[in-house]
Amino acid sequence: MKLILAVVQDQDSNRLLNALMDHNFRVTKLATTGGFLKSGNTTFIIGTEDIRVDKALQIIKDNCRSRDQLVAPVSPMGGNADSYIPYPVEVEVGGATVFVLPVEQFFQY
Ligand code: 2BA
Ligand code: 2BA
Repeated sequence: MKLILAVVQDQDSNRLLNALMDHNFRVTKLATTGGFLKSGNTTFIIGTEDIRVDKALQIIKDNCRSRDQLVAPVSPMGGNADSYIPYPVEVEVGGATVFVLPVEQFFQY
């Protein structure tokens, strides 16, 4: 068994959830916050058999897309001078950041 952790953009999360459910994956969806942009994203926890991992990854790829997002200028008031960004910067936020972990034990009580 593997545990898939997938951080995706909020805009893609409902479509991805529906697609995973359509394929009978068991899923838990968490509202999360990206450390860099400090804005909301969504993390999916998917526990599945090894042979279904590739299918889950394909569904994630098919339903998530990358987008450019502007990072607002950061005021020097709020932090130290190192984190000061005087102008908006565009970053490309990926469609999905995915970790696949081995599951040592799985219980349902
Ligand atoms: P839910 O996905 O909302 O599922 C609630 C209950 O509905 C499940 O209870 C199960 O009895 C049933 N169920 C879910 N998916 C089903 C399906 N495809 N076909 C038939 N019945 C289904 P639990 O199995 O005790 O799970 C409780 C919650 O634990 C789940 O809420 C989900 O958030 C999480 N979960 C369970 N297994 C998971 C897994 N393999 N990966 C990630 N999250 C899991
Ligand atoms: P955020 O941390 O809000 O990052 C959003 C985007 O900002 C990133 O997109 C990346 O393009 C850029 N970025 C992040 N940190 C940066 C830095 N130190 N310098 C310059 N640019 C930076 P993605 O890489 O596609 O990541 C999207 C979200 O996935 C992240 O949101 C974070 O929540 C999660 N993530 C990405 N890599 C991760 C990791 N190794 N561990 C845990 N979460 C991760």
